[in-house]
Amino acid sequence: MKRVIQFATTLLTFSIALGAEAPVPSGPQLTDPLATPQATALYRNLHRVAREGILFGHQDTLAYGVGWKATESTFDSDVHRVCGKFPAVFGWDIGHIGDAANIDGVPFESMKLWIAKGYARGGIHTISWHARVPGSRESSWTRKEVVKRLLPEGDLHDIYRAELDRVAAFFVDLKGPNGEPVPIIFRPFHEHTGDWFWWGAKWCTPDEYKRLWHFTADYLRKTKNLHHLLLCYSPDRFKDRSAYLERYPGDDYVDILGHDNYGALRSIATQAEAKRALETVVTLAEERNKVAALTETGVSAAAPANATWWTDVLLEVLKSSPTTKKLAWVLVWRNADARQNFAPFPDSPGVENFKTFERDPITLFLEDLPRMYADQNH
Ligand code: BMA
Repeated sequence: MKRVIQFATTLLTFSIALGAEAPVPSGPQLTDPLATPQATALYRNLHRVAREGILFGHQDTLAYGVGWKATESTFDSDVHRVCGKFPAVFGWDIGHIGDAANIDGVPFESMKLWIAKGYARGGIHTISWHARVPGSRESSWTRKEVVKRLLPEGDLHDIYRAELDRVAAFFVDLKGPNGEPVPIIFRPFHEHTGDWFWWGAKWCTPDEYKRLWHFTADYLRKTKNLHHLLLCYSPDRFKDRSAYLERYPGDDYVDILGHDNYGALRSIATQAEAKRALETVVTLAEERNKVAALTETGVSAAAPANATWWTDVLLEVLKSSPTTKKLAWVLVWRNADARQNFAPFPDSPGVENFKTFERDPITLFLEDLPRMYADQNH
């Protein structure tokens, strides 16, 4: 059984022994000056936990798995079915917000309940947004110039604001046992270094991308008064530091420096590229006193060829240097069905290997987490 991390209180003890006043916590600061106490605590704790371990995350894990669908009263996951623990990070998506169910058929009302339950058990939630072209039914994968039309001078601006009103209404409903807002790591406009989404690099200028990000963050925080959001930026594969930063919205608008990378983690052959990319992300985050994460990755869990991927590729890359070890979490994508699945499920080829991955001291699951929403300085 893996030990649950306890935060060191050495600094506090030391200062008290010297007769000094308790130190003012000088941890990393969220970009939202009005962030809720739980969001603030989560950010500081992520920063600290990242020094000791890497959290495991899975998209839609509580909603369904290969061959089953959850009900509102269940708390289940393919990950739990195979290793007896839940992911520490729960990924969700609000694509199709405004409809009854999201882009992948998850009812928004159920999602709210599962988010509340995951939080009550100490888990962490991250939400991506496979947004349709605002005002239409065209999917995220629409290759055309939309971003500039959403900006304040654009013809779709009012429609975009109305869309953000729906997003805000959903976020407002995410409440903990005492009515407190559940902190959410919001990860909009991801993989924008590619050209497959309408917010991708080919369809807007860096300035337009950054302005969309700024408008979105300011609208949710200042106009809608939401202060439980941690903002996560997550480019897809990139060449170097300057490519990663080309569309970076700025240190005042990003809390977590993320990275989505499937290609370089497909096999051990591209380990060097994966390592280099993750080292760049961690280094950029450290320079800014921010948190770094591998926000999406994975290979087909049903494929026998990937049976030892968890230790031989993923763990190998995550542990490839003292820098990569400082990632806060890694999230694998959803277990949609027998064809699309990224986490192991009962009887899939990688089950034994995943158990070894889980037992490694560096990986942290829900049951291994310290209290992420309590300020450990007090
Ligand atoms: C993609 C696939 C799709 C899904 C989308 C949003 O990568 O998993 O099946 O609809 O993400 O979750």
